[in-house]
This record gives sequence, structure tokens and C-alpha cells, in this order.
Amino acid sequence: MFFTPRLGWQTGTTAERLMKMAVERTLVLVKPDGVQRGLAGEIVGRLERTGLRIAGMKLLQISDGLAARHYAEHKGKTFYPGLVKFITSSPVVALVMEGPDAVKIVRKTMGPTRPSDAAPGTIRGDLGVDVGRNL
Ligand code: 3AN
Repeated sequence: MFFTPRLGWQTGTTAERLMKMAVERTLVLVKPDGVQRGLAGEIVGRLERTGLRIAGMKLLQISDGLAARHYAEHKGKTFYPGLVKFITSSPVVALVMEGPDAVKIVRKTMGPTRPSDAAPGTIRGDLGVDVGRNL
């Protein structure tokens, strides 16, 4: 027997397949624009309705140091200073979503980084404004 919130109790070969699937955890930040626009509940709700489990969640003021570590891969890019300034400008909602294939499921639910590339039905496709304010 194997349980996931997405699929419920599974037995037999399905359970064996699920047990072999890595249960992943992924960090999600609802950025300052999402919190200020009053969309935190909507975004968390959409992620929760995928069937993934909220393993942790808190309202967090990101420091310059934490922003630098989190966005280290973008250091040197033209948008980096603006990105750090924006992410540290007011609180974010930080959450950890957990479940089989959590990384892929969260990415699909959020949509691509650029809202103009994001399909309707995704968080960014429905609610995102531009790449610098993509929730
Ligand atoms: P995602 O948020 O989809 O995981 P990342 O990690 O590649 O995307 O980028 C982090 C953040 O950097 C994005 N959420 C976005 O706000 C900003 N960003 C990424 N690419 C650009 C860009 N070309 N111009 C401006 N901001 C960008």
C-alpha cells in the first residue's frame, strides 16, 4: 500500500511504481508582487490543489545575503541588481511543496518565467504581468 494526496491509496504494481518514484521537496517563493496584490492565497491554493503537500510555509523578509545566495546563478546578469532589490523590498511567502515529482508539478502549475510565454491555466499565464513581476 502506498498513499499520496494526489492519487490516494494505491496497491500492487502501482504502489511499487510510486514507491520507486522519488518523493521530492521544492521551495516556492510568492514574491513581493504576489503578496502585495493579495494573490498569496490564490497561488498557494492552486499549488495545494495539485495534490502536493505543504511541508512548510512562512512569511519571510529576505535579507540581501539570503537573496545573493538564492539568486547566485543570476549574478552578473543585467537584471540581477533589480531582482535582489525587488525580492528584498517586502515580505515573501516561502513554502516547501512535497510529493512525487514535486519539482515538475510545481513548474507546470507556475508556468514559464516569462508570463507572455505562460499558457492560460498556469499561475503566471493567468496572473503574471511581466518577467520582472512574475509572482
Ligand atoms: P523562476 O522564477 O521561473 O524559477 P528564475 O529562477 O530563472 O525563474 O529567475 C528568477 C527570477 O529572476 C524570476 N522570477 C524573474 O523575476 C527574474 N528574471 C529572470 N529572467 C529575467 C529577465 N530576463 N529579466 C528580468 N527578470 C528576470
